[in-house]
Amino acid sequence: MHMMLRRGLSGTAAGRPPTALVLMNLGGPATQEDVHPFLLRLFSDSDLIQIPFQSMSSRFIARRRTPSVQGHYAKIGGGSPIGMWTEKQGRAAASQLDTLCPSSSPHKAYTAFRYATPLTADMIAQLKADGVRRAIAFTQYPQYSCSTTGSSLNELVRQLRVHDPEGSISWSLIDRWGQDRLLAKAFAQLIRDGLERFPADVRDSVVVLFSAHSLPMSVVNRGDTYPTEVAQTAQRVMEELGAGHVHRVIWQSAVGPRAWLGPATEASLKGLPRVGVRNALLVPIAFTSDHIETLFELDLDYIPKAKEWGFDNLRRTESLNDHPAFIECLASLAARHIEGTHDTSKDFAVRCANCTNSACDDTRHFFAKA
Ligand code: GF9
Ligand code: FES
Repeated sequence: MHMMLRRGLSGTAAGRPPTALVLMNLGGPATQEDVHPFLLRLFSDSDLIQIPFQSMSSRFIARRRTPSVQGHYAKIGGGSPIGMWTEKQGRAAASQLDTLCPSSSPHKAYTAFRYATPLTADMIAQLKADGVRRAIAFTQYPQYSCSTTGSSLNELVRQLRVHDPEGSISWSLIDRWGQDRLLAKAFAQLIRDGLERFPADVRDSVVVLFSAHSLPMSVVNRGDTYPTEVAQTAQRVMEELGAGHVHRVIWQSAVGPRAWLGPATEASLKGLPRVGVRNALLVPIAFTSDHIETLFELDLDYIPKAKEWGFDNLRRTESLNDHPAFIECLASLAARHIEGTHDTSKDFAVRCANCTNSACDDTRHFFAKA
């Protein structure tokens, strides 16, 4: 990748194709009509879920779940804001990157969602239309999981085989950044702002509750690093905060009858007041933007029940969204990646000990020779 970059220097800034910063995420339905196709893609994702007769079962499950999911989105303003936030974050980060890394400028941000538009294939079409030769796949999940970033990357490699078979674009990868210092600083700022909104006399006793999306235990037991990585982010943030609050990591949004990683956020919120915790601040630690799991589950389902569960004060921090400290984090991560010597993290090369998915192997090979 670095050879490619240096060669790029020969072009003039004006005529040179952009270096692509491809922000990858799960995505969300922007409108009510987008809910069904979104769910259908989710349940059809065999890197995420393996169900018998998947193409038929996924249709059945998606259709069955659409009305209730549409209802949830109706309550948060009709659709997911993730497309809007991703575009804002990308534009702002790319513009800072032009200053940080003039040799690879101009930088242009693109969005690739796993289950919503713009899909991976849409993104590749845009890259080709812009004549992009060098692209950075930048996962927007700070902590790596094979069910999130892994699925997005497997899809990227599959789609590139179809839509860029000649390999005209040189790819490198930012696959995890949960231990980044600027990320911890950005979260610490949100937490300080959140703590300000508690009565001064209880502020020091506020317990910081890092709430992350849960994982099926089958994924945890396969060897997924996400639970550890989430705990590491929480640790970094607490060090950055340096104020001596108690913290816990809790797991939200489990669905269905199978076993999921706990303790669950809801069970924790019901239980903590009974062991004397009266003031707590929820921090969504695994998503960088507002999304259904914070806006609906935390804000509209759990927080309104706080008094009934025994809290004096239960609040949540803002999401990172377009916070200047977060934009600085994104731009700095991309700049260090461009100036560095690694095409992926070292961790990326080591698959889950119990992985049986050949797509995961294909994806590692793709990035190893990029
Ligand atoms: C996840 C973040 C972290 C059943 C279909 C609903 C399965 C799943 C996840 C993990 C999302 C965001 C993790 C399944 C099967 N998973 N969700 N894994 N999701 N739902 O394997 Cl930041
Ligand atoms: Fe983790 Fe394949 S499931 S590497």
